Amino acid sequence: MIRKILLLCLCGVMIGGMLGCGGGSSKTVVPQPEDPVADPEIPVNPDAAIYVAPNGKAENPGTLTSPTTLEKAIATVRPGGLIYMRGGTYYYNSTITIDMGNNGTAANRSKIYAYPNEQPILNFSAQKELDANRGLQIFGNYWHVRGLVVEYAGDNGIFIGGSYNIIERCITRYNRDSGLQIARAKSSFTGISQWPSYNLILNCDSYGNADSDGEDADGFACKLTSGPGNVFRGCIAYNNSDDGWDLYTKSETGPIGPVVLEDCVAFSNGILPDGTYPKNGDGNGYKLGSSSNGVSHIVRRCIAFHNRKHGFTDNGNPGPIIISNCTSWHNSMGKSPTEQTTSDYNFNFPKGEHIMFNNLSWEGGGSDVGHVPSGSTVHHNVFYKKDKKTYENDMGVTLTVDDFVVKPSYTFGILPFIRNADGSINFGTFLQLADTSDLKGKGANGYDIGARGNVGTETAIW
Ligand SMILES: [Ca+2]
Ligand SMILES: [Ca+2]
Ligand SMILES: [Ca+2]
Ligand SMILES: [Ca+2]
Repeated sequence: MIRKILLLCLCGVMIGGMLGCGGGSSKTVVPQPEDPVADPEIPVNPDAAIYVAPNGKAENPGTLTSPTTLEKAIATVRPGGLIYMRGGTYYYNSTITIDMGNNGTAANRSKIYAYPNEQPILNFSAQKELDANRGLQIFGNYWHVRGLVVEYAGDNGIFIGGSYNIIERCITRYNRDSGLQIARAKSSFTGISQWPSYNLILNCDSYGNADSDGEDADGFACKLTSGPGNVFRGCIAYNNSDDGWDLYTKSETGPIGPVVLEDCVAFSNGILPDGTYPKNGDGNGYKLGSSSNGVSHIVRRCIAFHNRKHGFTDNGNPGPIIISNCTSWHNSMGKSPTEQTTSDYNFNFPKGEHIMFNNLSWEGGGSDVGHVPSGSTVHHNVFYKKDKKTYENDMGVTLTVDDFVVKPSYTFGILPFIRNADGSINFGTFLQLADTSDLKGKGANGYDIGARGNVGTETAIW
């Protein structure tokens, strides 16, 4: 595998010296992900599939008319084979595991797909809340899991310890730890080369996950012991007891691999679906590390709103985090699902030397913090300034409600966007800039400010 490596000058030379920051020439190697793409929609031969149904039996052959169990299908599928899960609710009281060594191939992943137009629901409510009680646990490599709902597990709904897997259009909800987590398969795996890498989480939803005191359950967690190249694309995290995304690290285990988050949404995290506040929930939309290790995560075209604490926060990660074209609106919901406080921020990046551009903050709680040490690259952002009640920027634009097609609004519990049939997010006019807005085309290299209206990648201007 060839990984693209980008040499990046923190002084902004590569973006045309827009800051004119002068001085140092510190260079940072920022590993770029391979930009994994989903498997093409290859026609499957339904006769070659193994069929699984809620009433399936282990002794059955796994045909359409005589379906087997998921455990049996996973144990017997050939590399690259297809397991079709019929719709309905499957009740499990113990973890379903794809073992280490049970792999697909790079050219042909082993597949667990929802049967067309049906929704398999894997329900683990019989489990007690306990760290060992995960729902679906994937330790194999090169699997593609599509269209499943995993709910009420005693710990993570889906746990990924393997590499090169794709999880697509799955829903993890009401689990009693993070909905979907990527971390090492075994505690004896102490080196990053043994940690799960190059997994793609595509168009998945994770909501209502909560542990009993609220401290741990994030929507998506890629933390502590995950390798390079893990990507979340088009995913939505909401109403989880702790954070929407959590990329936390510890000094004992060292840095994780850089994670890419793109075209994702995090809202109402730290607030449960019924509007109550869990005791110890943090409530960040995107928690991008910790002070223990510098990791260069990439966050682009993501949206955060109505989270209990910060929309986006480095959480002390010295970085450089590369965050571009993100929109953060009306976070800091520390008092109630409808009442904003001034103590938290849409963007909270107080110390690290990050690369921040084209980001948009609307209706902040406290003043946004984009630390600008000598040598940092912070430009073309519209940040909120609380004491002046204004939006500060270096482009000469003025942000008012008229810059949006419609006034941004959210009624607690009602999603302001939908998913298209292909799983991508259809935002409609949500947080979209009006054609008349002076923020249009005012970002670096002529991009719009914020998450909406930009397609493709801004790699060229890093
Ligand atoms: Ca737990
Ligand atoms: Ca926490
Ligand atoms: Ca967390
Ligand atoms: Ca304006």
